Amino acid sequence: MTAGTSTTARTDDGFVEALRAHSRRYHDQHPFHVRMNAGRLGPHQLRGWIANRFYYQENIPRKDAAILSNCPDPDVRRRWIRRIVDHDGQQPGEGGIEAWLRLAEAAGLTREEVRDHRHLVPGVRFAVDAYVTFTRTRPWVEAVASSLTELFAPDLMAERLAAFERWYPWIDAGGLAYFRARLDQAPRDCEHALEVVTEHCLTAESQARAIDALSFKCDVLWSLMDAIDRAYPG
Ligand code: AHQ
Repeated sequence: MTAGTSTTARTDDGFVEALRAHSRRYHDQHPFHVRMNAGRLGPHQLRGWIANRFYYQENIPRKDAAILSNCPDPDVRRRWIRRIVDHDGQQPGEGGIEAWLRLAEAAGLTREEVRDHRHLVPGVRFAVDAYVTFTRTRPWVEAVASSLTELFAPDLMAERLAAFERWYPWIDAGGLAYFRARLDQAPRDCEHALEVVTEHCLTAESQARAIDALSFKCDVLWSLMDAIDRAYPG
């Protein structure tokens, strides 16, 4: 139970407000991302972030497939499956994972050195694996709730795009396609995840567990950034 929760369910607005309150712990405020958006990262640090974040990106479809496998509702599955196609594409050479590899190439990394995880630091691996395990083992609505960090992401993507264009012109603009795609995909995904969570979390207990799931995910993203920050110090 989240400390201090009442024994009666919140109204929808109160519940969503409690979810949104976690934006204070969202990784857009992590010092590494703050330095990134201020143009204070060098090529080595940016490449380290890109190579390590690839492990997060390539695991997103696997965590979404875990949610699909635990979800009994075909209406939810029909919409949730779009996330997998967004990342895997409909055929080789398409999708978000491919776009991230193009970001890597634009930053001077090879596809091979990103895909073989030679730059992957332990803390990133453990944070991502904890997220995938969470979505495989927790009730599917809690796993859906953990994706709601993207409630806070639209501004993050727009800010990041502007920062890369302004401060890192040595990264070809074509490499930023992934971030552009998220500008539309993230709000669409969030809207659906919020619908699912508000429709299913009708008791104080289920709402507290959804809020805890979002809190856990904030910790996943924050500790992932701590590991990158430590491996690629300013
Ligand atoms: O590129 C990101 C993405 O596809 C997703 C899916 C979603 C989820 O289901 O957990 N979260 C997420 C995120 C992506 N990018 C992160 C970033 O900072 O680039 C933000 C991250 C998130 O907010 O969880």
